[in-house]
Parts: sequence; C-alpha cells; structure tokens
Amino acid sequence: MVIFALKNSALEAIERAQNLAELETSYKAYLGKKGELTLILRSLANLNEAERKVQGKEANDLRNLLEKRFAERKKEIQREEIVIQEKLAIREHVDVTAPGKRLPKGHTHPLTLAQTKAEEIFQTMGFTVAQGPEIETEWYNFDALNIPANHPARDMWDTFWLKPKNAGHLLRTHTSPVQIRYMEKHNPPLRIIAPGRIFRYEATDASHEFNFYQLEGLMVGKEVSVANFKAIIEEFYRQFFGKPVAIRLRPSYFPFTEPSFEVDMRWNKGAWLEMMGAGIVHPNVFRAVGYIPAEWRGFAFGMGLDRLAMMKYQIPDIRLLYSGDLRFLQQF
Ligand code: FA5
Repeated sequence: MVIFALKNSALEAIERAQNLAELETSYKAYLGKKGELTLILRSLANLNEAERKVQGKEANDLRNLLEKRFAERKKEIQREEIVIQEKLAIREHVDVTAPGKRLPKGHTHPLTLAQTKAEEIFQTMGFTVAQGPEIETEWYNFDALNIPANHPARDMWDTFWLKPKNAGHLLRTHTSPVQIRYMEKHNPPLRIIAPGRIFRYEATDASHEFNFYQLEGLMVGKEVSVANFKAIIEEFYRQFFGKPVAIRLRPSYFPFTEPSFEVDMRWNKGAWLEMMGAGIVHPNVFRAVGYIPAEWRGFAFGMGLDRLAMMKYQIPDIRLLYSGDLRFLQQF
C-alpha cells in the first residue's frame, strides 16, 4: 500500500514539475539519498525473506519506473525551454518599440540638378527639349555641320572613333549633331535645347574632362538675330543664378556658324569665364537639312553644362563631378 501511494504521488510530482529545478527537487524527494523510496529500499533489509521478496520487487520496479519517468520528463522540459527561448528570440526580432533603421536614400547629382534647372528655364521661353544618340555618324557630327572630311576644323575636336574605323561611327564630340537630326524632321520656326553627354579624346585637368555634358540651343525663324540670342542668354543666366550676370560676346570661329563667337560671363565682378560657343547658323547647315538658306535665320549655341554647374555650386574641379565620391556628392 505504501508503495502504491508513493507511486501515485511521485508520478504526479513529475507531471507537475514546470522546470528543471522543480523536477530536481521532486527527484530528491523520492530518489535522493534521503528520498522516500530510497528509505524504503534501505528498510527492506529489516524484513523477513518472504516479505523482502515481495516488497523488494515492488520497490525496485517502482524505482526503475520513476527513474525512467524523471528522465523522460527532463527531456520534455528541456525541449519546452528551447521553444520558449526561440519564441522570445523572435519577439525580440520584431520588437516594434525598437527605433527604425534609416535606409540610405539617393539624391540628384549636381549635374542633373543643373540640367533640370536649365531645361525648366528654357522651356518657359518656348524651347522644346530634344535628344540625340551618343554614338554618332561622321555625317551628323561633322559633314552636315559644314566640316567635311580632311577639313582642318575636324582637329578642333579630338575624336574617339569606333572600331572598325571605316564604319564612320564615333562618340559625339559635341551636342551640335542634334541640331541636324531635329531640323531633318521638323520645319521652322523652331526653338530647341539638347542637353547630353559628349566625349573628347583629351587630357583631363581641373576644367577639362574627356567625357562631359553640353547643352545645345537652336532657334530658327524669320527674323532671329544676335540681339535675340543675347537677350535670351542673359535671361537664362539671370534665372539660373538668381541674379543678373554680365556677359560678353567675343569673335570666334565655328564651321557651322557665321559669325561665330564665344560667350564669356563675368563672375563676381572678377574674371571673364568662357561658357559657350555660339553664332548665327551657317547657310550650309540649312542646306544640309533641306531648308532654303535665304528664307531662314537662326542662332545656335553649345554651353558646357559642367562649367555651369561648377559656377552655380562653386565646384573647383570638374573631375569631382565624375569621382563618385560620397563626401562630395552628399553636399548637394
Ligand atoms: C562646341 O562644342 C560647339 N559645338 C559649340 C557651338 C554650338 C558653337 C553651336 C556654335 C554653335 P566648344 O568645343 O568650344 O564648342 O565647347 C563648348 C563648351 O563646352 C565650352 O565653352 C566649354 O564650356 C565646354 N567644354 C569644352 N571642352 C570641355 C572639356 N574638355 N571639359 C568640360 N567642358 C568643356
């Protein structure tokens, strides 16, 4: 009877144990040195042989059973504890009270800022934005612009030719070919700008890159003059820099304009800086696109977008624009 009661209470205690410490306590209470069952097993020696046989077997069976159950329960508890640990870990992982992680966010490159601003200003003055390919043919980059093969003016632009050379393809050396492409498809009067990337086989320094950006402009109409050109450029600079800017036209030479000039701009009442080439469209350019030269007049210009951005944001070296250096880029 004693053993039967002991069995029930021991099994119950095993089930009740919620953690390893509780289980250990129960284990000691029954099977430890002074545990209830241990004491019974010890007392067997005092019994006569017949009783010892019967009770000895019962007590030993119970000991085996309890040892087995304790071991099983121990494993169960260990498994449960692992699950609880995992749940806690997951809860930590989605802790809604943790401060959010800030994802690095990109932003507009200073060259793009300058280009977008320039486009906006010209658009308010009635100019459409046109585009052309960066890989050009000799015809669009040179011939149609009144620069035939073997003409010394081709040396004005050191060219990246594409292989094989005979194919007559090159990386455009200026945005002027877009003038031709646009006039081929549209009739005058017209006003366009053409911003884009260009390439020159040149050494680099603080104000020269071999890959840079230009913004071409072309206005064709019945009575387009240098005075119109000057007024539009002054208005452009006024809006772009947010204040009136003095400019001057200096005689120059381009095969596709006649007369031709360089436009300099005065920065902070200091030095005059060369900003663009420009001029009145040459009759041969109109001929190349099928316009009748006697009927139309136009001005064209090509400004360096990089230099414009450098002036606006006071960037001392053009190569910074292409460095990909975040310490530089994050200032804009
Ligand atoms: C031209 O490329 C002519 N197509 C411009 C033009 C268009 C004249 C229409 C007449 C009519 P030029 O090579 O001078 O011209 O270049 C024009 C502008 O590009 C320069 O004034 C300068 O601002 C910029 N530029 C020229 N070379 C570089 C360079 N290596 N790096 C950065 N900017 C440059």
